[in-house]
Amino acid sequence: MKLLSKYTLLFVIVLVQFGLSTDSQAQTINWQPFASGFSNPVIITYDNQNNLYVAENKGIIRKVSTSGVVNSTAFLNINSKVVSSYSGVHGMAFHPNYSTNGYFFIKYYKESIQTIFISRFSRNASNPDIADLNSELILLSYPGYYGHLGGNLIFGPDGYLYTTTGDGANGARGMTGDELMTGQNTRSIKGKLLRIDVTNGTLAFPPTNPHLALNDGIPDEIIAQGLRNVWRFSFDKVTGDMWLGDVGQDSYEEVDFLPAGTFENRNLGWSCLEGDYPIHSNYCNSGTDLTAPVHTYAGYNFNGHKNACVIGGYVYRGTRFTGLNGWYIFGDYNSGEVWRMKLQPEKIIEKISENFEGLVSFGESPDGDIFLISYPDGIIYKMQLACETENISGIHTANDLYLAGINLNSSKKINGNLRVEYWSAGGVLLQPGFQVDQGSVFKAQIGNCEN
Ligand SMILES: [Ca+2]
Ligand SMILES: [Ca+2]
Repeated sequence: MKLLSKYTLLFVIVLVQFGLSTDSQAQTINWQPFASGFSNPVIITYDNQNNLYVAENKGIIRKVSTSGVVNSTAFLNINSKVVSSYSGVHGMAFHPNYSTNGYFFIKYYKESIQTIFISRFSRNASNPDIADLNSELILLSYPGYYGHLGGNLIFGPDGYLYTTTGDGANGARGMTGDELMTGQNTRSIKGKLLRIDVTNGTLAFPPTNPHLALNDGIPDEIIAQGLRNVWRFSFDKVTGDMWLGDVGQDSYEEVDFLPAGTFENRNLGWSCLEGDYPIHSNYCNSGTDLTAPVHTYAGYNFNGHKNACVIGGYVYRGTRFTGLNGWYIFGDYNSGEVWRMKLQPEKIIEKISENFEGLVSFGESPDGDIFLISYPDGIIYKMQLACETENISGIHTANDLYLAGINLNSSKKINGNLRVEYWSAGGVLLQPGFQVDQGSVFKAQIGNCEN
C-alpha cells in the first residue's frame, strides 16, 4: 500500500467502544503463573501491608511478595493441628489492623476429632516473616463430619469476620442431600452464614446480629440460613455486596448475591430448594422468605458430569483492566470453566476460560488483581487479558484524532504488532509514538500484552 503521509500521534482515540459490554465475544483471559511450588494450596490472601500469603490444605502458610516470590521459610505451619487426610485449612484472614496488632485468623478442620476451629494467631514479635504456633487462641469450634464443612473466612466491609458452615451432610452422589436436616433448622449451626466481631482480637458478636436474644436457642453468630456448602464467598470492594457460590447436590450449582446491608435473616433456600428447584418440600421453613440465587447452572446430573462444584470468586475492582470493572469472576472445580457475570443493567454471563485443572479457589491482591489457584499443580495464577489481535481497519483522515472509520466493525482483516491499551474506558487509547499512515489500514494488537 502506498503511504500518503505519516503522522506521529501522542494519543489517538478510536471512537468506538471495544469494551466487554459491547463486544459480542468475550475477551479471552489468560491465567499466567504467579507463584508456584505449593502443596495443595487453597487460599491466597493479603495483610494490610501488601504482603500476600498462601495457605496449603495441610496447614503450611507461606508469605509471598507482590511479585510472586515465595519466602522459603514457612510463615506458619499448623500441620500438627490439622492432621487431616481430607480437608484441612478452609479459610484465613488478616485483621484489618494487622500491622499494629499482628492478628490473623485461620479456620481449619481437625479430622481426628471431627472439629472445625476458628482461631486467632499472632505474628512473631520480632520477625514479621514468621508467626507463632503457640499463639493460638481458639475463638469458636464446631463439630464437623466428613462431608460439608463450609468454607472461607473473610472480613466484611463492616470490619466483622464472616464465615460459612456446610449442612454437615455426606453429599454423596445419588443422595438428595441434607440428611441431617440442618439447612432450614434455624437452631443448628450447620448450613449457615456466620458473623463475629474480632476487633479486639477476642470473640464478640456484632450488635446487629439477629439472634442475640437471651436463651433464644439460636447461636449468636448466625445471621443467615439455607446454605448447602458455600466453600467460597467474597465482598465487592466497592459496593460491599456479598457474592456466594453454593455447591449443589446432583442437579444445580448456584451463585447467590446479597446486597450490602441486607445480609441478616436471609434464607438461601437449601434444602427446601436446590437452586430454584424443590428438593425437600417437607423441610421448608415457612417462617422466612427465600432468597433466590442470581444464577444457577446444570450440575452433575444434567451436563454429562462436567460441571459439579461452583467456586465463588471476586468482583473485579482492579485498575489494570477497566473494562472488567464490576464483573464477578467465578468458576467450577470439576469442569475448570471460568465465567464472568454482571447483573446490571441486564444479566450477562460469559465463559472466559475452560479446562482449568483443579480450580479450587480464587483470590484477590491488594490492588484488585484476581488469582486462581490450581490445587493439584500447586500453582497460583494471575489473571491477564490475552494479547489478541483485534481487527481494526479504517481510513485515517487527518490530524491527531483518529475517528473510527465506517469500516471499523465491518471489515475485519488486520493483523498487527501495535500495542494498544484495550481496556481504556470508552475507546482505544493508542500508545505514544504510534504512527498512522494516512490512507492506510491500521494495524493493532489489542489486549494487555504484559508479557
Ligand atoms: Ca442467640
Ligand atoms: Ca439456595
